[in-house]
Amino acid sequence: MKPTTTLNEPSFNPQTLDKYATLMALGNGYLGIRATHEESYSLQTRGMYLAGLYHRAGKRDVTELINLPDVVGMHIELDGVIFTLLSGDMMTWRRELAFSSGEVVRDVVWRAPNGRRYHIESRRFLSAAQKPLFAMRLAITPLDYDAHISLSTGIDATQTNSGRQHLDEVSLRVYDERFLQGVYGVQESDVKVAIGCHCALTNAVHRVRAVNRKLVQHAVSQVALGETLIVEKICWIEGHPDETPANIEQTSLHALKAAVAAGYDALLAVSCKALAQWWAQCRVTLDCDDIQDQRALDFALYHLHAMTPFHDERASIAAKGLTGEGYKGHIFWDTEIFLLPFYVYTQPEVARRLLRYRWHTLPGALEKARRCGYEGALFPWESARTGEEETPEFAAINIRTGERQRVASALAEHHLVADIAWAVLRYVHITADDAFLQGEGGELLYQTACFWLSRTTEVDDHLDIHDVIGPDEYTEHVNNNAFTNYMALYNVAGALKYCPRSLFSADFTARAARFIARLRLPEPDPNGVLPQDDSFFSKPFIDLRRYQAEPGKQTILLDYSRAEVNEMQVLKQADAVMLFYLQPWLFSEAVQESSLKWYLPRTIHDSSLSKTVHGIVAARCNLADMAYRFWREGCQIDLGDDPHSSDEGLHAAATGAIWLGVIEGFAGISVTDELCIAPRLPEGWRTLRFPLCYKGIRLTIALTRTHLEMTASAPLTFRLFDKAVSLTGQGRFAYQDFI
Ligand code: IFM
Repeated sequence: MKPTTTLNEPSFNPQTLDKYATLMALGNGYLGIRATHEESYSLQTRGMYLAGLYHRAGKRDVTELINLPDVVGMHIELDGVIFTLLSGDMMTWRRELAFSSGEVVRDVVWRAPNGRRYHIESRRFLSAAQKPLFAMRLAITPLDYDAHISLSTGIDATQTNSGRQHLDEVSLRVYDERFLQGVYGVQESDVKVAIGCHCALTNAVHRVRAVNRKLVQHAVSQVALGETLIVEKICWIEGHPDETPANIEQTSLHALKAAVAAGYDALLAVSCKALAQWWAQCRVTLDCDDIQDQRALDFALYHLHAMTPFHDERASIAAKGLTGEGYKGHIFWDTEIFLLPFYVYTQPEVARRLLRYRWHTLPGALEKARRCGYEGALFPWESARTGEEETPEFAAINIRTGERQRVASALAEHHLVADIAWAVLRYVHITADDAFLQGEGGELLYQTACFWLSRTTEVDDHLDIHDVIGPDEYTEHVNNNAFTNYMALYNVAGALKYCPRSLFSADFTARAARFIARLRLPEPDPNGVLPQDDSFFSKPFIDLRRYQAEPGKQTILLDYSRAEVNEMQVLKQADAVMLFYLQPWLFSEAVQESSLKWYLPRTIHDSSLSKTVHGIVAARCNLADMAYRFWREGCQIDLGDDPHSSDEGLHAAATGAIWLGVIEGFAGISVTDELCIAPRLPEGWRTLRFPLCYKGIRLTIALTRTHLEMTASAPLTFRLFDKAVSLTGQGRFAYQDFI
């Protein structure tokens, strides 16, 4: 079930270099490599990241995912002319990422300014089987005359995170004249990264030198007209964020030598085989009118594989995956809410590891709560390896006044605590993994619940939650945010119901019961609209249409200060809609629909997390056109035309949301006490097929506009629309019999 779709870069465009470097980035969960070109362009940002490898460069900085020395760059001269697509003519162009193989191919015929033409094809992949392995292959064919070709490449440690250097050179070596190795130490630590590479060229003369943090191999070759120079560069990039093995230099050199002996084609075949297993476990296939829908799904799943650190449960998925420096490689609620459900339903063991990441960081969360005067666990709004708060204290600087704007999220965006608890409960409900609940899951639930018990303010016999920021970050420091309060309630009630009693402090049960009975819970108004918080309804409405025309760009902040935005009915994303998505059982469909519609003119969708969630809620309210429109717009967050949408990295959560929109929106999958299916395929979708895992049972589901076909690895009872169905093996059901 491998994908046949590809992602194509329509043309060479200096303005979209960084966008496509992100969209076509390679990744295997261990490493991520931006798809920059071999030759240099001042407008392209190179990047290679190792999951979980962070460092703080200066006292005023925060920890960031280290941008490693570059191995992609190649300086190529063809008959004395530097190869660059900014000069000469490009006579043909093709650049594509094949989702099935994870290989990026560029194929150009270039006419140099001196009129000589060359066919240059380059390929590269990061191995899905051997995680530290990266391979490149270039084929250069002179088309008019014999050619003199020179090429320089190696390991370039002048690479930084936007100017901040995190690594010291520890050793630079060349073995057997061809195997280059640079060992780099993370500053102020014993952690080392070993980067080895070998570059083979047919019939070439080589020289190697080390200068100014670059270890470079220089080769020259004479190539006859019509013959092809083949360049194979194989790299082994190895690092261990916690402890470097004593003999990493030797073991990684040995691994590099073995890879070089195997060669590009054989290494790619092994990688493809491993990647095929991924696609078999999770690919969603569509028979529909518009191939873009299938492409968006394949794109999303390709990147989910690329960004997930399957090998290391002390790392998690960063907001930009492993594709760029945006948000400094930090981990947000995005992982639990937008990415984890994909794994819960397809590869629950990976979901468990992602939750264990939070469990490993519990000491940091307990400490943050204590420091802030609370009990339990207050997880950092932005997290890295240790669980300490990593949110930068200040954001943008006002260069006229020199003043910096404080980032309030770390101080008040506390819903994250309940989001983690929600993810634990979701995992447990869908997998029935009781052992997790008895151990790490129970501990997470309990400590998060304890936080909420201490986060309340007593007002008129009620418990309020004051001074928070909900997911809608345009509204800061409000009281009784509906999203936060209902999520906190779910958290505490979940702990009371599911946690092992042995964890409870003496008074936990009584305090939790009081919290549940007294917590102030915003109620829908007479028009069925759920207030976002205590003050939202009293703020003035403004016409947002011009800002809505450019979602994601935060153009409203060009006209109003943040403080002004805070005092108006202006939403980045609607908290009520987000709440309906996560806890649809709380409110009637009528309340969800009227609230959704009421908030729409007040919502700009400046958050990449917004649209697909609106689409899912719209689908559940049977607003089919709106649902599909939102889903399509959600797919465009990275894939759309905006040339700079993804310069700093992919919107990782938006890829998870593409999958969620299909599975929870259009297929109508939900799990409360049992698995429920309520399909509502968009017009133009004839068949939707996908695998699903529910309580250890492997399902394959095929939906048409009228029927469900399902196979199950064990007997199963589920609900189709309003009625219960028992399935053993395989079955086909007409919707009309179940509505
Ligand atoms: O977690 C999100 C947040 O909700 C909105 N700003 C971007 C963050 C990272 O994606």
